[in-house]
Amino acid sequence: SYQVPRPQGYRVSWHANPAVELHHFGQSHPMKPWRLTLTKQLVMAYGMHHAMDLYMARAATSEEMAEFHDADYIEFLRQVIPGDVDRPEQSDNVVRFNFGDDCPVFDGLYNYCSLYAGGTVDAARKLCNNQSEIAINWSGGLHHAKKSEASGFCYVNDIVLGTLQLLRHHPRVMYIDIDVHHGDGVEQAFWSTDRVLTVSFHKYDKDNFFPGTGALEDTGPSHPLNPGAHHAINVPLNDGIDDESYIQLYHDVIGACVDTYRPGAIVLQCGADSLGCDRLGCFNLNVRAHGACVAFTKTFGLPLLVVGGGGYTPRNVSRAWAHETSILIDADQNLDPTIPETVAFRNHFGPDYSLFPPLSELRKLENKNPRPYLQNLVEAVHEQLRYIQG
Ligand code: TV1
Ligand code: CA
Ligand code: ZN
Repeated sequence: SYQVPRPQGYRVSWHANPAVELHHFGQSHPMKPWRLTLTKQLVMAYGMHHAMDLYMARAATSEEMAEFHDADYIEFLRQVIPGDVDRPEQSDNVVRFNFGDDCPVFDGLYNYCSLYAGGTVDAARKLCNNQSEIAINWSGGLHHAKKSEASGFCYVNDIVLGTLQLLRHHPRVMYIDIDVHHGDGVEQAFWSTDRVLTVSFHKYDKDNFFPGTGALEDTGPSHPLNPGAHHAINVPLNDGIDDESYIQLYHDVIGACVDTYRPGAIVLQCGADSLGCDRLGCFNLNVRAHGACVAFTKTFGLPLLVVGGGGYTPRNVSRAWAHETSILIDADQNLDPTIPETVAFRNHFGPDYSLFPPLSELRKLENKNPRPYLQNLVEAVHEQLRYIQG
């Protein structure tokens, strides 16, 4: 039978389980796992699945999740059902583990969590076994989950679990987070080690934007005996950052971090809520600029674990992640910018049917990140890097 020729380049593996897509957080909840269906439809309509090794993600075991999380918390996650929210004997735990509006108890919650976590753990293991150079799990990237607490739509921190796998093989791992929210759960998990350098770009407004952490000065507990001191890099931004400023900033910050820290592998969280027109976000990035960050990260030629994250305007999330998949398989030059006639749910991409709609024009936000503000951020990162050894 005819074999689609594989382009030369990196071996890319895709880790997914379609069961993840079927879960619902509830009526008006902004997190829609259905965006993963839309992403997959785009990837397949463009034929990109022929250029990757496809793996059906298995569920992470409770033991695997307990490598980071408290066993008690995972056990609660395993057995809680929607009705428990109103049962007095369970309501203490519902409060203790921070379930509520952001993190509801929905049908199949444990299944959902163990599947997205399994995808990221599998992806990390493929990289460690040299069976893949770039491993993708768009259903992962749930960066707010804590050791024994759900937070911000995240229950199990798949990024921490994947990074722990990478640390078995690599002395140093760098974590990069381009979600519009601060990657607080990952930062906190590696607070006290110098073996992970975390870098998050995010909207920062202590009182008015979730989670309210990630100020420039927050670089890890600075106790002299803490090896993790200075190993959290935060890039706090204001509304409306545009393509040019963001790409420049990303190059300056990430280029300097990789040069200094010399990681053995990179974990990249590609939260698509940093795009313009996102339902929860406030940046002004277009699909190409978001993708340019992924492309730049790939140029280091290091084992790369790519995960999703936020993204609340599903048509744009799927555009970005499909485009980024094409970058990772070196096929972005070949993509027709008009979305193929054959794609399922094509109506969602109208009226333009473009992979690159002008998001920055559709909802114009003033860029409240003047050049001197950004220059100061880069300068501060350079200063912080003086404390860091590769
Ligand atoms: C149910 C129904 C929940 C409608 C939550 C927006 C909703 C939000 C909802 C929402 C919403 C947040 C807070 C307030 C904490 C709360 C995946 C007590 C229209 C990675 C998580 C954002 C982002 C949480 C996750 C945030 C990620 N914003 N409608 N909730 N305080 N929570 O502000 O980083 O993208 O908004
Ligand atoms: Ca971020
Ligand atoms: Zn987010």
